[in-house]
Amino acid sequence: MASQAKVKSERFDAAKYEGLDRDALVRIYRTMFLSRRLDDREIQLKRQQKIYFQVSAAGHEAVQVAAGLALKPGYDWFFPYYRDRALALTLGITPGDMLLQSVGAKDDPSSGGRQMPSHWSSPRLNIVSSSSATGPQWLHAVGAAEASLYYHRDAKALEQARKAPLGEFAGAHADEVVFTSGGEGSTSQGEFFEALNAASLGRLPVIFLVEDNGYAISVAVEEQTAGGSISKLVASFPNLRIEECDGTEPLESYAALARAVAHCRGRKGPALVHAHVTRPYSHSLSDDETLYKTPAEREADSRRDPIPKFGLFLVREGVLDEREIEAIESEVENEILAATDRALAAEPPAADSIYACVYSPHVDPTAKKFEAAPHLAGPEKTMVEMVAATLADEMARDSRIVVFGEDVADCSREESLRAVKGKGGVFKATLGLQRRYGKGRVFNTPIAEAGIVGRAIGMAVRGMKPVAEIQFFDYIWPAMMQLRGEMAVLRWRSAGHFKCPVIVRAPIGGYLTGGSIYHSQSGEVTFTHIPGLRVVMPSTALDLCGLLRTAMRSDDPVLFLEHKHLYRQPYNRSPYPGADFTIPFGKARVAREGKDVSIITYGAVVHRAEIAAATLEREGVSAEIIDLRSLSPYDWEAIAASVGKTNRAIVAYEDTRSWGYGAEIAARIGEELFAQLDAPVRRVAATDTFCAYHPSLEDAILPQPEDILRAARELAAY
Ligand SMILES: Cc1ncc(C[n+]2csc(CCOP(=O)(O)OP(=O)(O)O)c2C)c(N)n1
Ligand SMILES: [Mg+2]
Repeated sequence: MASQAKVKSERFDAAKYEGLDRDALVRIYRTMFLSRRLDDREIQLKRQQKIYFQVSAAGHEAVQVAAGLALKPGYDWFFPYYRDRALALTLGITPGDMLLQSVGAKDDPSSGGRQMPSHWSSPRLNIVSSSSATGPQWLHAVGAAEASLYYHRDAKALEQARKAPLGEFAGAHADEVVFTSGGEGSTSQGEFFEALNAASLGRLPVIFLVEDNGYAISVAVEEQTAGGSISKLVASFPNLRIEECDGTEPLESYAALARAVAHCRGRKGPALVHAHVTRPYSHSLSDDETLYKTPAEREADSRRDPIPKFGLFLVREGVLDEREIEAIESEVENEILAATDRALAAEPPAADSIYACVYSPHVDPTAKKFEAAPHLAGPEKTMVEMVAATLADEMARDSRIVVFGEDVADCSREESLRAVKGKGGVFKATLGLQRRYGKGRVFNTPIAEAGIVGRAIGMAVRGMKPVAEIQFFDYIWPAMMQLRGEMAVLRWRSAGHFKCPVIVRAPIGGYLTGGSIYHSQSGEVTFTHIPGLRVVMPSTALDLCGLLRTAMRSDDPVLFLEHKHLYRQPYNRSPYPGADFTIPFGKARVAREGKDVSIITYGAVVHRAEIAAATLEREGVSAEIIDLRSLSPYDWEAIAASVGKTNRAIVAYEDTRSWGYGAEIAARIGEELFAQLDAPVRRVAATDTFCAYHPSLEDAILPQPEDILRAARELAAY
C-alpha cells in the first residue's frame, strides 16, 4: 500500500469527498487520532492517579469532527456535552487546555480546576460551559437561538449587551446557528422534548446532534427510546429537518451536518442529526461494559472504529500513504507528550480561589449606589400593579429585557389585541406589556417550567436580560435542575467566563382561603440554600418596585418572590416612586421600631407581626419588626443591631417550621449574639405539614398573629 501513488493536489477532486479538500481530509484523520490518543493518555494518567476522572469520546470522533468542520467557532454557538472531545479539538480547544482541566490546574481555562475533564468552555470560541447533567443543554441552545433572532431584530439590544459586563463576547451574525449535542439516553429527558417543541414552534436555528452509541451507561437504546430510534420518534415535529447518518463515517456525517446547517442558516427551522456511533471504552473509567455487552457485540463495534476505518480509506484513495499516516501519528504523540508535561507541572488552584465568581465581580447589588430616594407620584398602586409599572419602565430603558412565561402576554393572537382587554398573567402582573412592547418582547411559552428557565439561561448567556415568570411557585419544581444545576452555577463553574443574570419571578405563598396544597406553597429556603442565586421577597409595593429594578440592573440570577396574598392588599400600596428607584439587596426595612423584642420576618408574615405588635403595645411590650425583604443576601447587621437592642428574638416565617429559613437565622443569633440574649430564640412558622384547602385548616397550619403574640409574651416574661 505504501507504494500506492498519492493523489497530487492538482488532481484532487473535492466533489468526491463532500466538497472537502485534501487538507480537510487530513485534518479529520489527525483530529480523530489526536482525540483518541488524548483519551488514552488521560486513562493512563487516571490509572497513575495523576488525574481524578476520565470520560472518553472514543467511537464518536468522526461525527464530532464533521460537526466542527460544518460549523464556525466564534461565530456559531455551541452547547456540547461531556463526550465531545473531538468536536472541541476541531473548534480550537487545544490538547494543552484539555489536560490542564484534567489535572485541575489553576490555569485550566475552562473552569480553574472546578469542573471535571471534558467540560470545556471558551467565550472566544462561543463554546458555553456545560454541566454534567444529561439534558439541560438542549434548552440553553434554544434560548441562545432566540437571542440570535432577537439581536437580528433589535440592534440596540445588542449594543447594550456589548456594553454590559462580559459584553466583549456578545455578538450576533445574520446567519449564525446554535449547535447542541447529547447522547441518545439524554433525549429521554423532558427537557429534550421541551426544547424540540420550542425550537419547532419558533423555527429556531438549532442543530440538535444526537450521538447514539446505543447505550446510556448500561441501558440499551431499545429500553430507552420507544421504538428504538429517536429520529423516528420525533419525525413529525414541524419545521424540523431530520438527518440520520453513520456517525463513524466522517464524510457521510459531514454531508448530513452540512445539510442540517444549511437548513438552519436559511432560517427554515431546527434540525436534528441522528448519528450512530460506538462506545468502545465503556461509559467512563468507572464502568466496565463487558458486564452487559457480549463479546460479539463488542467485536462488531470494533469493526466500526472510525479511526482505522478512515485511515485505510485515505490510503486507498491515495490521499495519504502509510508513511504520512505514521508521520501524523508521531507528531500527535509528541504534541500530547509536551502537553502532558506542561499539565503535570502546572500549579494547582489556591484554596482561597473557591469564593471567586460565585456572584458577579462587576455589579454589587448590595452597593450604596442602589440606594435611591423615591419620587412618589400618581395614585397609589397595589403590589401587583407595581410589577407591570416597574417592568414597563425598565423595558424602555433596557432593550435586552424580554418577559415570558405562561399566560404573561396580553393575547396570543396579536391581531385580536384591538378587540380584547388582554390577559397579562393570571394575576395581571404583566398586563399591557405586550400591547406596549409587542410580542417579540413579551410572549407566552408552552407549559414547561424547565423550558422557561432553560431558555432564559440560553438568552442570558448571550447577554440578554430575560425576566421569566413561573406562574405559581408551587410549579417551579420542574425547573429545579435548570435553577440549581445551571443558572446558579454557570459563573462559578466557568471561572467567571460566562454569566447568567436571569430574573425568575414567582408568585408565592398562602393565606389565600382555598389555595390548598398546590397554590399556597412557600419554599424559599430551598433556594436561599443555593450559592450564586439571589433571593428577594418584598412585602410592600414600594419595596417591590425598588427591588425588582435592582434585580434587572444587577448581574446575577435572581429569584424574585412575589407574595400572592400581598398583591392587592390596601395596607402595602404606594404611589410609583419613579423610573430610577432602586433598593439594594441585603438591606432590611425596619417596619416598626421597638425595644423589647425583635421580630425578624418577611413576606406576608410582616403584616401579621404588625397586628401582633399592636396588641403587644397595649400590653406594654414594645416589638421591633425587621422586614428582611432580601433573603439571600440578608441583612445581618440589621438583625444584630435589633437583637443587640431588644435582647430577645423571634424569627417568624410562613414556610414549614423545621429546616426552615428561621433555622439559619436562629442558629446565627445563637452563635454570634449569645451573650446579648436574655431569652431563647423562638421560631414561629407553619406546621410541618402541607397547606390545606379548608380555611380552618389553613388557619391552623400557617402562622397567625396570635402565634407571634404568644411567642412574644413568653419571651417578654422570660
Ligand atoms: C440528569 C442526569 N441524570 C443522570 C445522570 C447520570 N448519567 C451520566 S451519563 C448517563 C448516561 C447518558 O447516556 P447518553 O445520553 O446515551 O450519553 P452517552 O454517555 O452514552 O454518550 C447517566 C445516566 C446525569 N449525568 N444527569
Ligand atoms: Mg449513549
